[in-house]
Amino acid sequence: MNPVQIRATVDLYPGSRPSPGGGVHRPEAPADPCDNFPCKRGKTCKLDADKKPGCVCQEPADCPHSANQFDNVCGTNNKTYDTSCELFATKCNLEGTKRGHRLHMDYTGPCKFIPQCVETELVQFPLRMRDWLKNVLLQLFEHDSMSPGFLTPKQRFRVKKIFESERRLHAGDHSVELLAQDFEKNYNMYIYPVHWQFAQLDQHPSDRILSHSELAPLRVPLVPMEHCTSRFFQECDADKDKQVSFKEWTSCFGIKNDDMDVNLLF
Ligand SMILES: [Ca+2]
Repeated sequence: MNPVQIRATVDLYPGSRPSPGGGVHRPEAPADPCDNFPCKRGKTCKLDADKKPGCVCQEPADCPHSANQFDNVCGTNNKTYDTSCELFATKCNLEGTKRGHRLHMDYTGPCKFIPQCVETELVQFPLRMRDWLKNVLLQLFEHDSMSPGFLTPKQRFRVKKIFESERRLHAGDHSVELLAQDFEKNYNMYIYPVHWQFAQLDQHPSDRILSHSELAPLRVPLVPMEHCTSRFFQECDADKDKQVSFKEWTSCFGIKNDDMDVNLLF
């Protein structure tokens, strides 16, 4: 897994409504109250009888067509949608139904065959993921050393300790045995990266609970590459409330209860 792939998925939910008039300001035309009126994905702004703007479900057929396969998304119903706009418009039109409630974006790209994740693979998943999180941070640290701005000073201080450790396992394709051994030996090095990823995701709102949509920026690009992703996050949700709490997250990644520290969520 390459951190660049993750960082390249920032704009998963581009605004569904094209800006009218291409941004050209014509003084004689009265301003459209729908201009810059924000609607959540799947909805679009429409004027009501009193000419007041409001959000209504977008018609899936009105979504702009995909430019190429990269715009396709696979829904949790294993159906390929032309664009994320089409998926969220469909979901909106199903609001209040079980089908609509269950429909989420599973991953980007057309639906493909994802092999079942077996128990032995599921155990290996957090090993690779922890190692990968640590490497993402180390890479950000190196970028930050050349042109500051990739990490905050607080983050930099934390990652510096990992970076300077001579015992650290260098990035590479390591065997599961080696990763497991390293986690045991250098456990402390993995505490911050696990906290960091949680804090990155927990922002809408920042309530120490990850909703399905908060997890999406991590899950969505990962599912097609790591076939245990969906099962891992399902099982992370130990109390099955469809959300991953801070405690569930840290224990999924093998962080001991005593090392859970809300002061590390930055
Ligand atoms: Ca949250």
